[in-house]
Amino acid sequence: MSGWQDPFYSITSSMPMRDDPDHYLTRKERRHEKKRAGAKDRSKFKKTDRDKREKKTALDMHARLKKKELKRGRVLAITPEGTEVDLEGEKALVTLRGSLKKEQGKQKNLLIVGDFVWIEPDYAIAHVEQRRSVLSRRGHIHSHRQQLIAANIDQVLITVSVASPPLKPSLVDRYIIAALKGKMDLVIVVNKIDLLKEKKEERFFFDAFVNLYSALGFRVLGVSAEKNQGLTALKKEMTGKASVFSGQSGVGKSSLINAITGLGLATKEVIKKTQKGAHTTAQAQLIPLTFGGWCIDTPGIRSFGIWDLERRDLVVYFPEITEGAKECRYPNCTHLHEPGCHVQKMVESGAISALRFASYKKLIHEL
Ligand SMILES: Nc1nc2c(ncn2[C@@H]2O[C@H](COP(=O)(O)OP(=O)(O)OP(=O)(O)O)[C@@H](O)[C@H]2O)c(=O)[nH]1
Ligand SMILES: [Mg+2]
Ligand SMILES: [Zn+2]
Repeated sequence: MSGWQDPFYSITSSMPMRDDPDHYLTRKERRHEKKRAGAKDRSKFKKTDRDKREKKTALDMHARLKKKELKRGRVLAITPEGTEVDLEGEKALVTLRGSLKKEQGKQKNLLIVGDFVWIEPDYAIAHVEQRRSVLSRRGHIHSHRQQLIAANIDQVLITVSVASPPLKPSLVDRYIIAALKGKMDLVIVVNKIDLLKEKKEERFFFDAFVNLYSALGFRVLGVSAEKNQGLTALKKEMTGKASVFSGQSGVGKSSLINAITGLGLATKEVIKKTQKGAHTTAQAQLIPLTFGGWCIDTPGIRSFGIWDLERRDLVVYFPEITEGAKECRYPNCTHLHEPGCHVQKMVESGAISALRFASYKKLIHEL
């Protein structure tokens, strides 16, 4: 034997597997990765202890919930006055107390819209249920922080408009990645189709957009909150589910919710000069739907950074690029400048959409 060799190393080095993300690391990077993985393992032990403790409290709480000492509610909004909760169809203002309050000081995202909470008879929150999905983004001011938008959501209604503000596929791609990363389904809702009548160029772009994203396997709905178009289909998608309307300011998220529910949420015209929204909705809020389900209105945000996305994972969210990359000359091709890049050829021939490729490039430069 020629000295000791890490068996895993020899396996991976003799079997080039493109799916193994570590395969293309240098020796030094590999060592670094190992160290990092080790550190992760140790923190896992501590985490197990904590999990055990949390499990016990959860079991105690569960007994109290069963005996109806506690009531189960859902966070509608977080306001300066307190947390608004839906309690068996009634709106209630609840508070945080004791250990949970201390926790909140440390942990900014202890409670978010959509959380399921268990409430004491005196309207204090006793327990926050574990989330089954979260929509989050990278913090705008503190980019190293994860900012949570909503919890326990089934689907993201990625809302855009055909014009004012103009349709931006690269933003749609960001929301798609955020939805998939957060374990949520998604529907792309293109609002303001009533404006297409007078706008030839936008009409052409809208058709191309619908064809492209439908071909990629996404559900795309053209709607108009103003002219009541396509709303039956949208309502059908929303029925019985918890959906969050996400998208730029001014695309008409609140207008769509108003048109569907008959509510009177505040809406405001887009700024003429910039074609941007006026940032009308200030806070996320959960709305119970009379036809079954929930929806969340969110404030439009200026930029949407994706939380915890690594450069080498990006391509996973672009299946057409992953597929094309199989024919690239270099297995670790980034498709930006390498010779013999098959993906670039496919973009040139139109087999991969130039729009999607542009947002891939934009994201890779950001990461
Ligand atoms: N032409 C047209 N205008 C619409 C439509 N839907 C909404 N608008 C207008 O677009 C503007 C912005 O609508 P909002 O509902 O406030 O947009 P929002 O997405 O909630 O914006 P933020 O709360 O700032 O994130 C309003 O002036 C609406 O009247 C539509 O289907 N067609
Ligand atoms: Mg709004
Ligand atoms: Zn390539």
